[in-house]
Amino acid sequence: MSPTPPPLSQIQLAAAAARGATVPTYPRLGLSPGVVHLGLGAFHRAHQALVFDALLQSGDTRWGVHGVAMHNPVFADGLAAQDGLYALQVASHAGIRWQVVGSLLRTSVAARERAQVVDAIAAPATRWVTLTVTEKGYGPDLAALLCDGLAQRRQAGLGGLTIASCDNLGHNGRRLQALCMESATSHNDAELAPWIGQQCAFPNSMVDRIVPATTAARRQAARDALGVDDMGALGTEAFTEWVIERRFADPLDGDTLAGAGVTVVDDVSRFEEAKLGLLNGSHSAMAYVGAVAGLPVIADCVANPVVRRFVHDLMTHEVAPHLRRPDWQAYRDALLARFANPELQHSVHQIANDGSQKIVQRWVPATLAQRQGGQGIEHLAFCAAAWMRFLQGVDERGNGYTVNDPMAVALQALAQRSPRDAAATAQALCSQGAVWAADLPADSVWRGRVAHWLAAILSLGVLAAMDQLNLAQA
Ligand code: CS2
Repeated sequence: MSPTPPPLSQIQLAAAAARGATVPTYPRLGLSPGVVHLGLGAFHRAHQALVFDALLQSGDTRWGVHGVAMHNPVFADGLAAQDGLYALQVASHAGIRWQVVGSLLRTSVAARERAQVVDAIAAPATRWVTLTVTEKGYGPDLAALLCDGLAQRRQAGLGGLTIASCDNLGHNGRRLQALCMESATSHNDAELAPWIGQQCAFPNSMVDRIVPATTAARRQAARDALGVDDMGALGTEAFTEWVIERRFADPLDGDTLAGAGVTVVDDVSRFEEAKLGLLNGSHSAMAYVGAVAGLPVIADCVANPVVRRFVHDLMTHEVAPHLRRPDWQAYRDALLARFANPELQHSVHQIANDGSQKIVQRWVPATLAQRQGGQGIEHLAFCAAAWMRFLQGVDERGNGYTVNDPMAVALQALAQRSPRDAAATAQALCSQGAVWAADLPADSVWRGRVAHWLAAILSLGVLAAMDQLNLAQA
């Protein structure tokens, strides 16, 4: 076994560059962060952080990032020990290239050092807060953290911030604004709510790039390619898209971001609904089907002709008819190619996490719209049934797995009560208003089709049942 190479750090950048990586060449030492990012996961580090890195590289020193992990210290501490640097492997038809990202200047862990995060939000140089705290992160703790930072800012006589949610939620900016305003009205700083209303901007935004979590294999690939050990090494695709609403505390930021490749628009909704329905909706469908069938990564799912056909038809016939993104056909075809990227190794179980929080964004709008128009819902009902089968916690090869979901205990109890009884299981799980929102649980047609497909999955297996659906729809 070859010895472990030195850890990635500022002094290793020249060596990484000599091996062909793109590296930051701007002076990083002494920069004050202008962005506080909450949620230091893989996605931010391969998406918004790259935009900020490009701006810093262009000489605009305002975009360094103070990255905040909400709970888990592993990446916050590990990346801090690497001077905030990490390597990104970008894989496409054109080949593989490596880039070391330099925009992360500092890290904190909110659960461990909350005051540090409040101070960072209130720091004079801070201009933006960005967030990727996942769907389940939008609760009172988040609002209180933001409000404490904003109150400290206001009391210091500083200006407001642009606070940009980058999570896969419809109207994410407006939601975050409502959450903060609710918290601000009961804050002990009585001036806070009107100040936020006047001084802070909460743009809606749609973010898109497929970024699987760091794996040991990716870390090894970074060692081999760059001659450094990087605990935060990531792999991603070439595609990246950030569409943001023109609503900024500093109105000039729109042009600045546009200059770095961000799409700045007056209304994000047609982009966000297309992305949630087509990309994330298909992702979740493949995640549950793949987990149940024992297909470990998304590329395996889409390489299976039955799954590929299903996902294509789900998008074409049940999701796209309700979209306002005019180029949805090209977007769909590009998605099928992106899902097939063999380098990504995107685990179905990673995407399967937190289904109770994701489904309402991903499948419910299309299901309701199809039902309202009296159109077919076979694919969407199949998705729901596959999720119910997934909740049993064991795949069709007999391998058990953990269901990671804030509602896992309650949902798995329902799924496992009479695991062979599709009608009873579908009835119990279709009634969960917390998952499906208000209107669907009352729809007996939908419930009936979910029960039908769950019965087919249980008797035939998930891929054979899907094949039956594909043939019946042909
Ligand atoms: C995925 C997303 O994990 C998931 O739920 O569907 O993270 C997806 O990869 C991104 O939204 C792509 O932009």
